Amino acid sequence: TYNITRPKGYNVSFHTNPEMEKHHFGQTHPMKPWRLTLTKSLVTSYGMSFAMDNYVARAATYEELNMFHSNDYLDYLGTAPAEDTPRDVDTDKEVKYNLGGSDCPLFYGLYDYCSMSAGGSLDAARKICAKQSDIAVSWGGGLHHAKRSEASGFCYINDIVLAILQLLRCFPRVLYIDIDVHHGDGVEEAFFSTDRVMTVSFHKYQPEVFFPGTGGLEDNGPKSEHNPGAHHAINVPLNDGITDEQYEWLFQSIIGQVNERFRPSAIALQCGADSLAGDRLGRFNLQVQGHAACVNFCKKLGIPMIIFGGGGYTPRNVARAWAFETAIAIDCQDKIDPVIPMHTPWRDHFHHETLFPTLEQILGEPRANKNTQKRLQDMVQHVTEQLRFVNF
Ligand code: TV1
Ligand code: CA
Ligand code: ZN
Repeated sequence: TYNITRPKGYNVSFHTNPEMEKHHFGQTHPMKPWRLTLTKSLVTSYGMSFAMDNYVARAATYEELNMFHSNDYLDYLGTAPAEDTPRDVDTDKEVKYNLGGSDCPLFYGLYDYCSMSAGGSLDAARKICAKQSDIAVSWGGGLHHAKRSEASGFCYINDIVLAILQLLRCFPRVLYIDIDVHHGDGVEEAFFSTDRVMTVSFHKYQPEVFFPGTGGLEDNGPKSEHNPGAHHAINVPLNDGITDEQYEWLFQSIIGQVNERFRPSAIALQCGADSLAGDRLGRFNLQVQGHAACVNFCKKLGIPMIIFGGGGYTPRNVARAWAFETAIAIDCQDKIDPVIPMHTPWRDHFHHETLFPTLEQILGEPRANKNTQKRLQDMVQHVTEQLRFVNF
């Protein structure tokens, strides 16, 4: 019934590895790699695979991970158990690297999981550099909190930083955009001292209450005027309950201006789906339509782009958003029937048979919106002033 064709002269590549999806962080841990299986199930049953180049993401090599991460850290990550066998635990190192706690457990096959996530994003970056893809999709990546020598917030290897480092080999300027409900601290920090990468994160901001607690409006990069990275970090701190309408307005005003001043030659867009209404960890009222409007806006800029996954803790909502965003990437969103195809594996798991459930269907009662229009306007104003320092 679906006849989704490939737009002429326009290429989208899709990078996944089914082996990644089999890993488990632990019984009650919010991060469920299985959400990638559910996403792929929708993408396939809508017939989207025929309109893309599909690649099985290879595992990134140690040398590739080492482009950002330290040897010490990678070596310890490599000691994560491959199966249920006894191993030597170095408590000092686990504290130092933030490994083995409840957020970043050392689960079986961790190293393989991380290297496949990074492999998909590196493949995506190489397809963009080679001009073989206009948009490259890596839903298994987007792990924005990982630091050079530290795991953080369910992230061990920063596949985004690795992919951007690849993009910088062929493009003068890369714009990083992050719509995960959490602050993209790891990526921001990695490119703090360069003017070749501008980072923009939209997130819930409530220090001491909501992870990671960084990313205030005034945090725009190193204050020193001798540092080229000054003014190249933009943060959009939000309160609970933001709606599609407000978010779309904010996103378009900010990214529109950033595009005009910074003139990026490639975009890296982290599409964390925990900013959707009904997310187990998120606090916003975004629907698939509002989340996806951000992807559509970036696509229309006509700049080569990688789209990454990220957070997203209610798997059925994650799959809806990422499948619809895949449709936007291949430009078939108008051909998509909102009714989820009958033959979709795990169809019952979606609870409502539509790709676009209403807020009432998702939440019962929408979350109170604590974002005033005045505050949002002030933030756009602040960004405009920051961008006066950025000029190409
Ligand atoms: C095990 C079992 C771990 C149940 C973690 C929620 C759990 C959380 C769990 C959880 C949870 C966080 C912190 C507090 C730091 C800690 C992929 C001082 C019900 C990109 C990462 C959020 C978000 C980390 C990652 C956060 C991403 N929230 N149940 N843990 N300590 N950690 O607050 O940006 O989406 O919650
Ligand atoms: Ca964010
Ligand atoms: Zn998140």
